[in-house]
Amino acid sequence: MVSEKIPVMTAAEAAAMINDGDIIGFSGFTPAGAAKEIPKAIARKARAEHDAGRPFKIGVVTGASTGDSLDGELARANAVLFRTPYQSDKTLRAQINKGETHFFDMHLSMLPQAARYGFLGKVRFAVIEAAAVTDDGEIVLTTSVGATNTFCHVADQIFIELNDQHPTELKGLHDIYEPLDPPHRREIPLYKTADKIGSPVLKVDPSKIAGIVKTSLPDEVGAFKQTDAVTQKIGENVAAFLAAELKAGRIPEDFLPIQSGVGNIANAVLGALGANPAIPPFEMYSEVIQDSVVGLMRSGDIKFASATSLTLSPAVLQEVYNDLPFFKERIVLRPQEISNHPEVVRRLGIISINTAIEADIWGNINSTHVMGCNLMNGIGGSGDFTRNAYISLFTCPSIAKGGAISTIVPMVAHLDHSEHSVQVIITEQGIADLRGKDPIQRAREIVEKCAHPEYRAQLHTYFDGVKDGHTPQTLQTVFAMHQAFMEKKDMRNVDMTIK
Ligand code: 0RQ
Repeated sequence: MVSEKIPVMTAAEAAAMINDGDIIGFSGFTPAGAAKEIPKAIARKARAEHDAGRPFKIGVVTGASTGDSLDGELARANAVLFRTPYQSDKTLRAQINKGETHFFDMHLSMLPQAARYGFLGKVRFAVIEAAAVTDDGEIVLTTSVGATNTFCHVADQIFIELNDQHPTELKGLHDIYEPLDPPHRREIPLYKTADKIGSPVLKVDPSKIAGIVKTSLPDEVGAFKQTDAVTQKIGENVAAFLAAELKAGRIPEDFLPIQSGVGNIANAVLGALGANPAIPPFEMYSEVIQDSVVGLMRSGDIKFASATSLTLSPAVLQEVYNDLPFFKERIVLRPQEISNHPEVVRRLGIISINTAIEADIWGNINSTHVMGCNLMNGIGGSGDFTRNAYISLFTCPSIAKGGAISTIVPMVAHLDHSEHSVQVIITEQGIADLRGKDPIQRAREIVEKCAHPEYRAQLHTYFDGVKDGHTPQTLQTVFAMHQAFMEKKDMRNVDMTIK
């Protein structure tokens, strides 16, 4: 399905139309469905412009992280003026942490409305990947929706990378729905995980499509690390906690939909949920569908998954494409504005499971900044889900960097999720249930159940020694463990007594 009226061009011809300072909305949520050919051509143009002594940088707005052809190529060409809302590229991260590239972190559900409200500046171009496009502007997207629908609506012009790696039979996998803006906004009519409320195709004004670039480049999704003893134990603890909640009647008998973040821990958690016989077959209402979900659908452990991206390694994506009718009955891809929408998360009663860099003894979570300063990736969708979940869980190993860092600290060095939104913290050591507990009760629970044994005594000293206050912080020692790491690369054996 290729349009006959829209000009087919090379990526270089498309890049030639893009100018220094332009803001571009690129498709992609994780490397899934990310534009590839045109960003690479923009990077080549940037290098040529820089060589000629002219400035050339663009504003890069996407759904979430992308692949190497987008964030990697543009960062290496020094072509990124600003970036939002989430990234995971090594070069870009280094530029952001050196202050060379502006990065502002946003809740992923809010990115599309921020683009519509004009909060991000004028989006000149949308550069998107598609499996098919018709003359009247009906587009079948590929492995993600992300914010692509919104970028197409707000941009002046659209470039389409038509990718023949994706079958046109993907039509029907997507459900494109975009809410109206205030004061005309209504409720989102989605009452069950599998409800379809929009259109299977993205409809755009065909006169805005500036050109089609044909490509066969595959998604650049990397393989997962094998589950190790620590991630396995974290996964088992999550499954044990949810099985106990079910048994206690605090989760309905037929269970509730699960949201799970991305990465190795998230992959291990899903595997453990599938392996626990006390957890019934469940649904997902999440943002990302990772490899483990496909196996769990085959085994019947996952009944249905709603998300905004199919972030699958090449072999697993092929497996899905080989049996597309089976998976189209069990998967829907929505705009991130809907997959992550607080209203829907609260209504459906989502159990959220996300990963922390560090947690403090009061229940605050840092998901984004190492030692309070250096950005790792971004908040992603973790806040959309955590703040609105039926039960919100955070997982992390109890130690990092071979034990030199305790992930349980007196006070997080950067705050992403506050104690008011976080209900359960789980490490390989155990499960801290914070519900109904005051700050001191939470501190005891977190230190005794989740901290590594090597760090428990010094953490106890920190809060046991303080007599006054509802949340008895001691400002002289609150960051003593972080300070020790910065001075001698080790948080162990820090004197936490009050002087
Ligand atoms: O470093 O790569 O040098 O080994 O952080 O940690 O344990 O491999 O875990 O890959 O799941 O990443 C929070 C970053 C965890 C991720 C974070 C070091 C550790 C290692 C990675 P190395 P692991 P993961 C879905 C929802 C925020 C957004 C979110 C993330 C590296 O899960 O970005 O959840 N989450 N979004 O050694 C110093 C500490 C550390 C530490 C870990 N306390 N201090 N370094 N590390 N803890 C995503 C989307 O919305 C798309």
